[in-house]
Amino acid sequence: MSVLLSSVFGPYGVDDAYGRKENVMELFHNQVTREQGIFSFRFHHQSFGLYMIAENIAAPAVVLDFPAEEAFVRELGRGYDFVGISFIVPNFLKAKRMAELVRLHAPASKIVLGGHGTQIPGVEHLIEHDHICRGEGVKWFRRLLGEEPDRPLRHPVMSAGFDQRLFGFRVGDNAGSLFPGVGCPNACRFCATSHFFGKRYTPFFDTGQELFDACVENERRLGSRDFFVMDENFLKRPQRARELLDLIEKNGKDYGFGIFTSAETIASLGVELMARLGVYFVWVGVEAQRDMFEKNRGIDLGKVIRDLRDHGIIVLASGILFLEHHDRESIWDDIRYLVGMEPDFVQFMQLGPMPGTALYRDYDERGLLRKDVPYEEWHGQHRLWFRHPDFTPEESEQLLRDAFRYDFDTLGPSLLRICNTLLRGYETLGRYRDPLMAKRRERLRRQATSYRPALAVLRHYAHNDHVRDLVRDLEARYGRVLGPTTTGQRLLGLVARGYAAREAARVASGRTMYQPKTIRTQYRYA
Ligand code: B12
Ligand code: SF4
Repeated sequence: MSVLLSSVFGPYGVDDAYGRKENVMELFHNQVTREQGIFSFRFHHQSFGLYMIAENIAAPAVVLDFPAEEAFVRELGRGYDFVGISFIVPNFLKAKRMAELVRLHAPASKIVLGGHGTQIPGVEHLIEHDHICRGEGVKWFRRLLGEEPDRPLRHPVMSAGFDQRLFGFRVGDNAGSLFPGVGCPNACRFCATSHFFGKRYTPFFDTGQELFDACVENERRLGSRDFFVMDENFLKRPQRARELLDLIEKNGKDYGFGIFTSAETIASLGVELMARLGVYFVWVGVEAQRDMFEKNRGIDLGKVIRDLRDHGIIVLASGILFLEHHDRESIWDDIRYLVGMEPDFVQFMQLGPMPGTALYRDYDERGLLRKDVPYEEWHGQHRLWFRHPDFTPEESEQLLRDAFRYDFDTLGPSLLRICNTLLRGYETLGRYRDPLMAKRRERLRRQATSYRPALAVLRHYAHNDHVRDLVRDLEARYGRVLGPTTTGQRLLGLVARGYAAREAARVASGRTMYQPKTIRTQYRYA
C-alpha cells in the first residue's frame, strides 16, 4: 500500500478560476496584521494534519504540501494506492479539480477526501472520491489501511512555520510545533473546529511526559526551544500542563509555548503559572462585549490581558464582527472594546456560518444563507455570505478594513506592542527569585534586545503623530530598562531601515503576496 497526502494546489490568494485574492495562505497577513503594511508579520504553516497522518500509518507515504497543479499530476504518475486530499470549505473547487486529475491520470488510485471541506452539504455528490474522512484522520486512516487504530502515536518533528519575514527580511524558522490533540468541548455556536471534531476533545498525547519527549526530540533534531501548540485549548487539561512544567523544571529546560486558550482557562490556571510554564504567546477568543459566550462569562478580560502582558506574554485577542445583534453603533462599541484592551495583536473575523456548525444549521433553516455566493468566498475576510439585517456584503468589506485600520491607528504596529510586552515582562519577572523565572526573564531580555534595531524602522515609518509618540515612549522605556542603545544596535537599525525601504516599495507597488514553496516529504521509502 502506498499513500499520497496532498494539500490543495497553488497559487493561493489570487483571483483565478479556483480562488480569491482575499483568501491568503498566511495566518497573520490574512486576518491579524493585514492592514499593517511593512509591519505585517509574514510566515507560512505546513499542513500539519497531513504530516500527523503520514507519521502514524505503517504504509510508505508522501506528503505533498503546496504543490502546483502540474507538480500534483507529476506525483500521481508514481502510482499510489491512495491519494488523500485535504481541503477546507473555500478550497472546494481546488479539491474538486484535484479529484478529477486523479481519475484522469491515476485511475487505479483510490481518492480519499479529508479536512473541514468534507462538511459541505452533499459533498459526496459534488467531488469524485472513494472514501471521505469527516473528523480526526489518523485513526481513520489506519482503519482504512487495515492497521491497528489504537496503537500509540508518534509526534512528527517539524517547524511551526517557515519563510518568516519581517520587513521582507528572513528571520529564523526555529520554533517547533506540538499537536496535543484536536477539537474542543465548548461547542460555541459558530465554531467550525469544535463541531467538526464532534464537540469534544480528542487527545493525541494525553500526558505531559509524551509532550516533553516530543519537545526534546524536536530540540535534538531542529534545535527548537519554542513550540507552537496546535490545540484549541491546550491548558484545558491542567494536569497535563503541570506535568509538563515539572519535567521542564526537573530537566532544566527553558522551553517556551505559544498557545490557543480561552479566558476561563487562563482565569482558572493563573497568569503566573503560565509564565512559569514558558507560555510566550496566547491567542484568546474575546469575540464580543456582550456576555454571550460561556467561556468569557464573569471574567474581566481587560485585566487578564493586562496581566498577561505584564508577565511578558504576547496576547492576540480575536473578535467576531457582524454578530446578529450588531448594528452600526454596537459593532463599533465592540471594535473599540477589543482595541481598548490593548492586546499585542487583534484578529477581526466576520461571522461566518460554516457547514457543520450550529450557526450554519440555524441560518440555513431561517433562509439567511446566500447560497449564490461560491464557496471560494466563504472565508471571513472579505464579504458576508449570509443576510445580515444591518449590513450589505459591500459594507461588511469596508467595515472590516476600517476595524483593522482603527486598531493600527490607535495602538500602532503590533511589533511596537510586542516590544512593550517583552520589557514589561522583564520588569515584572524581576520580582521572582527562583531559577526558572530567572531563565524566563533572561529570555525576555534576549528577545527585547533582538528587536531593538527595529525601533529605527518604527520611528521612521510611524504613520501618525500618535504612533510617533508611542514609539518615543517605547524608546524611553528601552533606555530605562535595558540601558542605552549600543553602536552595534544602531548599525543593525540602519540595516533594518534598508530592508524596510525595499519592503515599503514592494507594498506600495501592490505586490504583497508571498507564495509558500512546495514541500515534499517521504515516509518509509527505502
Ligand atoms: C494552521 C491553519 C491554517 C494555515 C494553513 C496551513 C495549510 N498548510 O493549509 C493558514 C494560517 C495559512 C490558514 C489559512 C486559512 N484558514 Co485555516 N486553520 C488553521 C488551523 C488553525 C489549524 C489547522 C491544523 O493544522 N490543525 C491541526 C491538525 C492536526 O488538524 P487538522 O488540520 O484538522 O487535520 C486533522 C483532520 O482534519 C483530518 N484531516 C485533515 N486533512 C485530511 C486529509 C485526509 C485525506 C484525511 C483522511 C484526513 C484529514 O485529519 C487530521 C488529523 O486528525 C485551523 C483551526 C484548527 N484549530 O484546526 C484553521 C482552519 C482550518 N482554517 C480555516 C480557514 C477558514 C482558513 C482561511 C480561509 C482563513 C480564515 N478566514 O480563517 C485561510 C485559507 C487559506 C487558503 N488559501 O487556503 C477554517 C476552516 C473552516 C472550514 N470549515 O473550512 C479553520 C477550521 C479555522 C476556523 N475555526 O474557522 N489556516
Ligand atoms: S472555546 Fe474556542 S475552540 Fe472552543 S468551541 Fe469556543 S470558539 Fe471553538
